[in-house]
Amino acid sequence: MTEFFAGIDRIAHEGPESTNPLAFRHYDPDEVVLGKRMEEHLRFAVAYWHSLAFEGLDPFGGRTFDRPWYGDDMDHARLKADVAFELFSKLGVPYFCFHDADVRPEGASHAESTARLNAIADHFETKMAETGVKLLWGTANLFSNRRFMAGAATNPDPDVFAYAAATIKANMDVTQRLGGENYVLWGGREGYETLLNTDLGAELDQMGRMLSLVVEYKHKIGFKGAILLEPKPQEPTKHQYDFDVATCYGFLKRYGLEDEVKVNIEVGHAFLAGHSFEHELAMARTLGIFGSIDMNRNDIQCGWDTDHFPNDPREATLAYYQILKAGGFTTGGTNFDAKIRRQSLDPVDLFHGHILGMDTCARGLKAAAAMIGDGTHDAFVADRYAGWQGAEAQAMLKGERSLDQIADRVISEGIEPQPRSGRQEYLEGLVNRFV
Ligand code: XUL
Ligand code: CO
Repeated sequence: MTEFFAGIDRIAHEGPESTNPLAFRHYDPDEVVLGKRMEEHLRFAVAYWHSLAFEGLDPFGGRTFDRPWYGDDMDHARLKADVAFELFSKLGVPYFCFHDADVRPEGASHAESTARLNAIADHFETKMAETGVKLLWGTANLFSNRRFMAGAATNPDPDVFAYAAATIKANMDVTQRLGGENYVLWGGREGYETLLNTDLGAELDQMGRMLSLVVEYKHKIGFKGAILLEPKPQEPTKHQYDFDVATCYGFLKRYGLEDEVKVNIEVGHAFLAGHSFEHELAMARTLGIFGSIDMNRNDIQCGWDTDHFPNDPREATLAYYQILKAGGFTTGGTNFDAKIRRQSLDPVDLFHGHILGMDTCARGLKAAAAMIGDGTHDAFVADRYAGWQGAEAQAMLKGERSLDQIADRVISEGIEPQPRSGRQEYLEGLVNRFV
Protein backbone atom coordinates (compact mmCIF):
# COMPACT_ATOMS: atom_id res chain seq x y z
CA MET A 1 0.00 0.00 0.00
CA THR A 2 1.27 3.51 -0.84
CA GLU A 3 1.44 6.09 1.90
CA PHE A 4 1.06 9.34 0.09
CA PHE A 5 -0.64 10.89 3.11
CA ALA A 6 2.10 9.81 5.53
CA GLY A 7 1.62 11.26 8.98
CA ILE A 8 -2.16 11.48 8.59
CA ASP A 9 -4.06 8.76 10.42
CA ARG A 10 -7.62 7.70 9.89
CA ILE A 11 -9.79 10.69 10.83
CA ALA A 12 -11.61 10.06 14.10
CA HIS A 13 -14.65 11.66 15.68
CA GLU A 14 -13.47 13.67 18.69
CA GLY A 15 -16.62 15.68 19.44
CA PRO A 16 -17.57 19.38 19.19
CA GLU A 17 -15.02 20.51 21.75
CA SER A 18 -12.05 19.15 19.80
CA THR A 19 -9.61 21.67 18.35
CA ASN A 20 -7.78 19.07 16.27
CA PRO A 21 -8.22 20.12 12.62
CA LEU A 22 -7.76 16.50 11.52
CA ALA A 23 -10.72 15.20 13.50
CA PHE A 24 -14.48 15.21 12.99
CA ARG A 25 -16.32 17.35 15.47
CA HIS A 26 -19.82 16.43 14.29
CA TYR A 27 -19.61 13.45 11.92
CA ASP A 28 -19.75 10.28 13.98
CA PRO A 29 -20.58 7.39 11.64
CA ASP A 30 -22.03 5.34 14.49
CA GLU A 31 -24.23 8.00 16.06
CA VAL A 32 -27.87 7.04 15.62
CA VAL A 33 -30.12 9.74 14.17
CA LEU A 34 -33.84 8.98 13.75
CA GLY A 35 -33.15 5.27 14.18
CA LYS A 36 -30.32 5.00 11.65
CA ARG A 37 -26.52 5.33 11.86
CA MET A 38 -25.21 8.62 10.51
CA GLU A 39 -23.01 6.80 8.01
CA GLU A 40 -26.09 5.13 6.52
CA HIS A 41 -28.00 8.41 6.39
CA LEU A 42 -25.30 10.48 4.73
CA ARG A 43 -23.61 7.87 2.51
CA PHE A 44 -20.62 10.09 1.79
CA ALA A 45 -18.65 9.75 -1.43
CA VAL A 46 -15.41 11.34 -2.67
CA ALA A 47 -15.41 12.59 -6.28
CA TYR A 48 -12.36 11.21 -8.10
CA TRP A 49 -12.29 14.08 -10.60
CA HIS A 50 -11.90 16.89 -8.09
CA SER A 51 -9.75 15.20 -5.50
CA LEU A 52 -7.42 13.15 -7.72
CA ALA A 53 -7.62 14.48 -11.28
CA PHE A 54 -7.98 18.27 -10.80
CA GLU A 55 -4.58 19.94 -11.12
CA GLY A 56 -5.39 23.41 -9.78
CA LEU A 57 -6.11 25.14 -13.09
CA ASP A 58 -8.23 28.24 -13.60
CA PRO A 59 -9.01 30.15 -16.82
CA PHE A 60 -5.86 32.25 -16.33
CA GLY A 61 -3.33 29.72 -15.19
CA GLY A 62 -2.33 26.09 -15.32
CA ARG A 63 -1.39 23.44 -12.80
CA THR A 64 -0.58 24.59 -9.29
CA PHE A 65 -0.69 21.17 -7.59
CA ASP A 66 2.27 18.85 -7.68
CA ARG A 67 1.30 15.17 -7.46
CA PRO A 68 3.35 12.13 -8.36
CA TRP A 69 0.42 10.53 -10.22
CA TYR A 70 0.09 13.23 -12.90
CA GLY A 71 1.02 11.56 -16.16
CA ASP A 72 -0.44 9.97 -19.23
CA ASP A 73 0.21 6.29 -18.75
CA MET A 74 -1.28 3.36 -16.90
CA ASP A 75 1.40 3.28 -14.21
CA HIS A 76 0.44 6.79 -13.19
CA ALA A 77 -3.24 5.83 -13.33
CA ARG A 78 -2.61 2.91 -10.96
CA LEU A 79 -0.62 5.10 -8.58
CA LYS A 80 -3.51 7.59 -8.64
CA ALA A 81 -5.89 4.76 -7.71
CA ASP A 82 -3.67 3.66 -4.82
CA VAL A 83 -3.59 7.19 -3.44
CA ALA A 84 -7.34 7.53 -4.01
CA PHE A 85 -8.09 4.51 -1.85
CA GLU A 86 -5.67 5.72 0.82
CA LEU A 87 -7.64 9.00 0.87
CA PHE A 88 -11.04 7.26 1.00
CA SER A 89 -9.93 4.94 3.81
CA LYS A 90 -8.30 7.63 5.92
CA LEU A 91 -11.39 9.83 5.58
CA GLY A 92 -13.61 6.86 6.42
CA VAL A 93 -15.98 7.56 3.53
CA PRO A 94 -17.98 4.52 2.44
CA TYR A 95 -18.15 5.47 -1.27
CA PHE A 96 -16.45 7.07 -4.25
CA CYS A 97 -17.62 8.22 -7.72
CA PHE A 98 -15.72 8.51 -11.00
CA HIS A 99 -15.83 9.25 -14.73
CA ASP A 100 -13.82 7.06 -17.13
CA ALA A 101 -11.60 10.04 -18.00
CA ASP A 102 -10.67 10.57 -14.33
CA VAL A 103 -9.22 7.13 -13.87
CA ARG A 104 -7.52 6.10 -17.15
CA PRO A 105 -5.55 7.88 -19.86
CA GLU A 106 -7.43 8.20 -23.15
CA GLY A 107 -6.40 5.54 -25.68
CA ALA A 108 -5.72 5.91 -29.40
CA SER A 109 -9.09 4.27 -30.18
CA HIS A 110 -12.37 3.59 -28.42
CA ALA A 111 -11.29 -0.02 -27.93
CA GLU A 112 -8.03 1.02 -26.30
CA SER A 113 -9.75 3.51 -23.99
CA THR A 114 -12.19 0.79 -22.91
CA ALA A 115 -9.41 -1.76 -22.36
CA ARG A 116 -7.65 0.76 -20.12
CA LEU A 117 -10.86 1.47 -18.23
CA ASN A 118 -11.35 -2.24 -17.67
CA ALA A 119 -7.76 -2.66 -16.49
CA ILE A 120 -8.20 0.13 -13.92
CA ALA A 121 -11.51 -1.44 -12.87
CA ASP A 122 -9.58 -4.68 -12.13
CA HIS A 123 -7.30 -2.63 -9.90
CA PHE A 124 -10.33 -0.96 -8.28
CA GLU A 125 -11.84 -4.37 -7.54
CA THR A 126 -8.76 -5.34 -5.54
CA LYS A 127 -8.65 -2.00 -3.71
CA MET A 128 -12.38 -2.10 -2.96
CA ALA A 129 -12.08 -5.60 -1.52
CA GLU A 130 -9.07 -4.53 0.58
CA THR A 131 -10.65 -1.35 1.98
CA GLY A 132 -14.41 -2.03 1.89
CA VAL A 133 -14.96 1.25 0.00
CA LYS A 134 -17.86 0.98 -2.47
CA LEU A 135 -18.89 2.70 -5.68
CA LEU A 136 -21.80 5.13 -5.29
CA TRP A 137 -21.93 5.85 -9.01
CA GLY A 138 -20.06 5.67 -12.24
CA THR A 139 -20.42 7.94 -15.26
CA ALA A 140 -18.90 8.71 -18.65
CA ASN A 141 -17.08 11.93 -19.41
CA LEU A 142 -18.82 13.00 -22.62
CA PHE A 143 -17.69 16.62 -22.50
CA SER A 144 -13.89 17.07 -22.21
CA ASN A 145 -12.63 15.56 -25.47
CA ARG A 146 -12.97 17.83 -28.51
CA ARG A 147 -15.08 15.19 -30.31
CA PHE A 148 -17.88 16.17 -27.90
CA MET A 149 -17.58 19.93 -28.41
CA ALA A 150 -21.06 20.11 -30.05
CA GLY A 151 -22.62 17.64 -27.61
CA ALA A 152 -22.70 13.87 -27.21
CA ALA A 153 -26.25 12.55 -27.73
CA THR A 154 -27.30 15.94 -29.12
CA ASN A 155 -24.46 16.23 -31.63
CA PRO A 156 -25.40 17.00 -35.26
CA ASP A 157 -23.06 14.14 -36.26
CA PRO A 158 -24.62 10.67 -35.72
CA ASP A 159 -21.13 9.16 -35.38
CA VAL A 160 -20.64 11.17 -32.21
CA PHE A 161 -23.99 9.85 -30.93
CA ALA A 162 -22.76 6.31 -31.65
CA TYR A 163 -19.37 6.95 -30.02
CA ALA A 164 -21.12 8.36 -26.95
CA ALA A 165 -23.44 5.34 -26.81
CA ALA A 166 -20.44 3.00 -26.94
CA THR A 167 -18.75 4.99 -24.18
CA ILE A 168 -21.85 4.90 -21.96
CA LYS A 169 -22.12 1.14 -22.49
CA ALA A 170 -18.49 0.63 -21.42
CA ASN A 171 -19.06 2.75 -18.31
CA MET A 172 -22.33 1.04 -17.40
CA ASP A 173 -20.58 -2.33 -17.70
CA VAL A 174 -17.79 -1.21 -15.39
CA THR A 175 -20.23 0.39 -12.95
CA GLN A 176 -22.18 -2.84 -12.76
CA ARG A 177 -19.07 -4.98 -12.36
CA LEU A 178 -17.91 -2.80 -9.45
CA GLY A 179 -21.31 -3.03 -7.75
CA GLY A 180 -22.09 0.66 -8.38
CA GLU A 181 -25.37 1.72 -6.80
CA ASN A 182 -26.28 4.29 -9.48
CA TYR A 183 -25.30 5.36 -12.97
CA VAL A 184 -25.25 9.15 -13.58
CA LEU A 185 -25.72 11.12 -16.78
CA TRP A 186 -24.72 14.74 -16.65
CA GLY A 187 -25.18 16.22 -20.11
CA GLY A 188 -22.08 18.37 -19.98
CA ARG A 189 -22.52 19.66 -23.51
CA GLU A 190 -26.10 18.63 -24.23
CA GLY A 191 -27.30 22.10 -25.11
CA TYR A 192 -26.27 24.83 -27.50
CA GLU A 193 -24.33 28.04 -27.89
CA THR A 194 -26.48 29.62 -30.61
CA LEU A 195 -29.86 28.73 -32.08
CA LEU A 196 -28.52 29.94 -35.43
CA ASN A 197 -26.78 26.59 -35.92
CA THR A 198 -29.09 24.39 -33.83
CA ASP A 199 -32.12 22.20 -34.55
CA LEU A 200 -33.51 22.15 -31.03
CA GLY A 201 -36.29 19.64 -31.69
CA ALA A 202 -33.93 17.17 -33.35
CA GLU A 203 -31.49 17.44 -30.45
CA LEU A 204 -34.19 16.77 -27.83
CA ASP A 205 -35.29 13.66 -29.72
CA GLN A 206 -31.69 12.46 -29.91
CA MET A 207 -31.29 12.96 -26.18
CA GLY A 208 -34.56 11.14 -25.51
CA ARG A 209 -33.40 8.24 -27.68
CA MET A 210 -30.06 7.99 -25.88
CA LEU A 211 -31.73 7.89 -22.48
CA SER A 212 -34.17 5.23 -23.70
CA LEU A 213 -31.21 3.16 -24.90
CA VAL A 214 -29.57 3.52 -21.49
CA VAL A 215 -32.73 2.37 -19.70
CA GLU A 216 -33.16 -0.59 -22.08
CA TYR A 217 -29.53 -1.60 -21.53
CA LYS A 218 -29.91 -1.31 -17.76
CA HIS A 219 -32.72 -3.89 -17.90
CA LYS A 220 -30.86 -6.05 -20.39
CA ILE A 221 -27.82 -6.45 -18.12
CA GLY A 222 -29.89 -6.52 -14.93
CA PHE A 223 -28.25 -3.45 -13.42
CA LYS A 224 -29.92 -3.00 -10.05
CA GLY A 225 -28.89 0.62 -9.47
CA ALA A 226 -30.75 3.79 -10.37
CA ILE A 227 -30.22 5.79 -13.55
CA LEU A 228 -29.83 9.46 -12.60
CA LEU A 229 -29.91 12.66 -14.66
CA GLU A 230 -27.97 15.58 -13.20
CA PRO A 231 -29.66 18.92 -13.98
CA LYS A 232 -27.59 22.03 -14.74
CA PRO A 233 -28.83 25.13 -16.60
CA GLN A 234 -25.61 26.30 -18.27
CA GLU A 235 -21.82 25.88 -18.11
CA PRO A 236 -20.25 24.70 -20.30
CA THR A 237 -22.91 25.46 -22.93
CA LYS A 238 -24.95 28.64 -22.80
CA HIS A 239 -28.27 26.77 -22.78
CA GLN A 240 -28.40 23.23 -21.40
CA TYR A 241 -31.43 21.03 -21.91
CA ASP A 242 -31.38 19.52 -18.39
CA PHE A 243 -31.96 23.00 -16.94
CA ASP A 244 -33.36 22.04 -13.53
CA VAL A 245 -35.39 19.31 -11.83
CA ALA A 246 -38.73 20.47 -13.25
CA THR A 247 -37.31 20.66 -16.78
CA CYS A 248 -35.81 17.17 -16.43
CA TYR A 249 -39.17 15.86 -15.28
CA GLY A 250 -40.91 17.35 -18.31
CA PHE A 251 -38.28 15.75 -20.54
CA LEU A 252 -38.68 12.36 -18.83
CA LYS A 253 -42.47 12.57 -19.19
CA ARG A 254 -42.20 13.43 -22.86
CA TYR A 255 -40.09 10.36 -23.57
CA GLY A 256 -42.01 8.08 -21.16
CA LEU A 257 -39.07 7.63 -18.78
CA GLU A 258 -40.41 9.22 -15.59
CA ASP A 259 -40.64 5.89 -13.77
CA GLU A 260 -37.19 4.77 -14.88
CA VAL A 261 -34.93 7.74 -14.24
CA LYS A 262 -34.36 9.93 -11.18
CA VAL A 263 -32.18 12.97 -10.52
CA ASN A 264 -28.83 13.71 -8.94
CA ILE A 265 -29.17 17.26 -7.63
CA GLU A 266 -26.14 19.51 -7.15
CA VAL A 267 -26.13 22.57 -4.89
CA GLY A 268 -24.20 24.83 -7.29
CA HIS A 269 -26.33 23.80 -10.26
CA ALA A 270 -29.50 24.74 -8.37
CA PHE A 271 -28.03 28.19 -7.73
CA LEU A 272 -27.14 28.65 -11.41
CA ALA A 273 -30.76 27.86 -12.27
CA GLY A 274 -31.92 30.61 -9.92
CA HIS A 275 -33.20 28.16 -7.31
CA SER A 276 -32.23 27.26 -3.79
CA PHE A 277 -30.92 23.71 -3.32
CA GLU A 278 -33.87 22.89 -1.06
CA HIS A 279 -36.26 24.00 -3.81
CA GLU A 280 -34.73 21.46 -6.18
CA LEU A 281 -34.85 18.75 -3.51
CA ALA A 282 -38.47 19.54 -2.65
CA MET A 283 -39.41 19.52 -6.33
CA ALA A 284 -37.75 16.14 -6.88
CA ARG A 285 -39.42 14.59 -3.86
CA THR A 286 -42.78 15.98 -4.88
CA LEU A 287 -42.40 14.59 -8.42
CA GLY A 288 -41.13 11.26 -7.09
CA ILE A 289 -37.72 11.45 -8.81
CA PHE A 290 -35.37 12.19 -5.93
CA GLY A 291 -32.20 10.10 -6.27
CA SER A 292 -28.92 11.48 -4.97
CA ILE A 293 -27.01 14.70 -4.28
CA ASP A 294 -23.77 16.37 -5.32
CA MET A 295 -22.80 18.44 -2.29
CA ASN A 296 -20.84 21.65 -2.71
CA ARG A 297 -21.45 25.39 -2.80
CA ASN A 298 -20.84 28.21 -5.23
CA ASP A 299 -19.15 31.49 -4.50
CA ILE A 300 -22.42 33.33 -4.77
CA GLN A 301 -20.86 36.68 -5.66
CA CYS A 302 -19.09 35.39 -8.76
CA GLY A 303 -21.89 33.41 -10.38
CA TRP A 304 -19.84 30.44 -11.60
CA ASP A 305 -20.08 26.79 -10.71
CA THR A 306 -17.09 27.03 -8.38
CA ASP A 307 -17.57 23.70 -6.57
CA HIS A 308 -16.39 24.86 -3.16
CA PHE A 309 -16.77 22.47 -0.24
CA PRO A 310 -19.99 23.24 1.66
CA ASN A 311 -19.45 25.26 4.84
CA ASP A 312 -22.89 26.48 5.90
CA PRO A 313 -24.71 24.32 8.47
CA ARG A 314 -27.93 26.27 7.97
CA GLU A 315 -28.06 25.48 4.26
CA ALA A 316 -27.20 21.86 5.01
CA THR A 317 -30.04 21.75 7.54
CA LEU A 318 -32.62 22.89 5.00
CA ALA A 319 -31.25 20.36 2.49
CA TYR A 320 -31.26 17.33 4.79
CA TYR A 321 -34.68 18.36 6.02
CA GLN A 322 -35.97 17.81 2.47
CA ILE A 323 -33.95 14.61 2.11
CA LEU A 324 -35.35 13.19 5.36
CA LYS A 325 -38.83 14.19 4.23
CA ALA A 326 -38.21 12.28 1.00
CA GLY A 327 -37.55 9.20 3.16
CA GLY A 328 -33.77 9.58 3.00
CA PHE A 329 -31.43 8.08 0.45
CA THR A 330 -32.10 4.64 -1.01
CA THR A 331 -29.47 4.06 -3.69
CA GLY A 332 -28.26 7.69 -3.54
CA GLY A 333 -25.83 9.44 -1.24
CA THR A 334 -23.88 12.62 -0.54
CA ASN A 335 -21.15 12.96 -3.16
CA PHE A 336 -18.69 15.80 -2.61
CA ASP A 337 -18.60 17.28 -6.09
CA ALA A 338 -16.25 19.82 -4.55
CA LYS A 339 -12.65 20.80 -5.01
CA ILE A 340 -10.01 22.44 -2.89
CA ARG A 341 -8.91 25.88 -4.13
CA ARG A 342 -5.86 26.14 -6.37
CA GLN A 343 -3.82 27.73 -3.58
CA SER A 344 -4.64 24.81 -1.29
CA LEU A 345 -1.59 22.97 -2.51
CA ASP A 346 -0.85 20.45 0.16
CA PRO A 347 -2.10 16.87 0.40
CA VAL A 348 -3.47 17.70 3.86
CA ASP A 349 -5.77 20.28 2.22
CA LEU A 350 -7.77 17.38 0.72
CA PHE A 351 -8.50 16.32 4.30
CA HIS A 352 -9.40 19.82 5.45
CA GLY A 353 -11.86 20.12 2.53
CA HIS A 354 -13.60 16.83 3.19
CA ILE A 355 -13.65 17.23 6.97
CA LEU A 356 -15.26 20.66 6.49
CA GLY A 357 -17.83 19.16 4.15
CA MET A 358 -18.57 16.08 6.22
CA ASP A 359 -18.94 18.02 9.48
CA THR A 360 -21.17 20.60 7.75
CA CYS A 361 -23.45 17.84 6.45
CA ALA A 362 -23.47 16.04 9.79
CA ARG A 363 -24.59 19.24 11.53
CA GLY A 364 -27.25 19.70 8.88
CA LEU A 365 -28.54 16.16 9.28
CA LYS A 366 -28.70 16.40 13.07
CA ALA A 367 -30.41 19.79 12.99
CA ALA A 368 -32.93 18.58 10.40
CA ALA A 369 -33.68 15.49 12.48
CA ALA A 370 -34.17 17.68 15.56
CA MET A 371 -36.53 19.94 13.60
CA ILE A 372 -38.57 16.96 12.50
CA GLY A 373 -38.54 15.49 16.01
CA ASP A 374 -39.74 18.80 17.45
CA GLY A 375 -42.63 18.90 14.99
CA THR A 376 -43.39 22.63 15.30
CA HIS A 377 -42.49 23.31 11.71
CA ASP A 378 -44.51 20.41 10.30
CA ALA A 379 -47.47 21.42 12.44
CA PHE A 380 -47.23 25.00 11.21
CA VAL A 381 -47.35 23.96 7.56
CA ALA A 382 -50.13 21.45 8.16
CA ASP A 383 -52.16 24.13 9.93
CA ARG A 384 -51.58 26.59 7.08
CA TYR A 385 -53.29 24.19 4.69
CA ALA A 386 -55.85 22.81 7.17
CA GLY A 387 -58.71 24.52 5.35
CA TRP A 388 -58.24 22.05 2.51
CA GLN A 389 -59.44 19.23 4.77
CA GLY A 390 -62.98 20.65 4.73
CA ALA A 391 -65.68 18.83 2.73
CA GLU A 392 -66.19 21.55 0.12
CA ALA A 393 -62.45 22.07 -0.32
CA GLN A 394 -61.94 18.34 -0.85
CA ALA A 395 -64.80 18.25 -3.34
CA MET A 396 -63.15 21.09 -5.34
CA LEU A 397 -59.80 19.35 -5.26
CA LYS A 398 -61.15 15.99 -6.37
CA GLY A 399 -62.85 17.49 -9.38
CA GLU A 400 -66.34 17.09 -7.96
CA ARG A 401 -67.21 20.77 -8.43
CA SER A 402 -67.35 22.73 -11.69
CA LEU A 403 -66.19 26.31 -12.05
CA ASP A 404 -69.75 27.64 -12.08
CA GLN A 405 -70.75 25.54 -9.03
CA ILE A 406 -67.83 27.01 -7.12
CA ALA A 407 -68.81 30.49 -8.28
CA ASP A 408 -72.40 29.94 -7.11
CA ARG A 409 -71.19 28.88 -3.67
CA VAL A 410 -68.95 31.94 -3.31
CA ILE A 411 -72.03 34.10 -3.96
CA SER A 412 -74.55 32.09 -1.92
CA GLU A 413 -72.27 31.80 1.13
CA GLY A 414 -70.92 35.34 0.76
CA ILE A 415 -67.31 34.07 0.89
CA GLU A 416 -64.79 36.83 1.67
CA PRO A 417 -61.33 35.30 2.31
CA GLN A 418 -59.41 36.75 5.29
CA PRO A 419 -55.59 36.90 4.68
CA ARG A 420 -53.36 35.27 7.32
CA SER A 421 -49.74 35.99 8.09
CA GLY A 422 -47.22 33.67 6.42
CA ARG A 423 -44.91 34.13 9.46
CA GLN A 424 -41.69 33.92 7.43
CA GLU A 425 -39.48 35.63 10.03
CA TYR A 426 -40.88 33.48 12.83
CA LEU A 427 -40.09 30.35 10.76
CA GLU A 428 -36.56 31.51 9.90
CA GLY A 429 -35.96 32.01 13.61
CA LEU A 430 -37.41 28.57 14.30
CA VAL A 431 -34.89 26.97 11.93
CA ASN A 432 -32.06 28.79 13.69
CA ARG A 433 -33.06 27.16 16.97
CA PHE A 434 -31.96 23.81 15.56
CA VAL A 435 -28.88 24.78 13.52
C1 XUL B 1 -20.29 19.30 -13.57
C2 XUL B 1 -20.68 18.18 -12.68
C3 XUL B 1 -20.17 16.85 -13.03
C4 XUL B 1 -21.15 15.74 -12.78
C5 XUL B 1 -20.71 14.40 -13.29
O1 XUL B 1 -20.78 20.53 -13.18
O2 XUL B 1 -21.36 18.39 -11.71
O3 XUL B 1 -19.01 16.63 -12.31
O4 XUL B 1 -21.41 15.61 -11.43
O5 XUL B 1 -20.40 14.40 -14.63
CO1 CO C 1 -22.05 17.15 -10.20
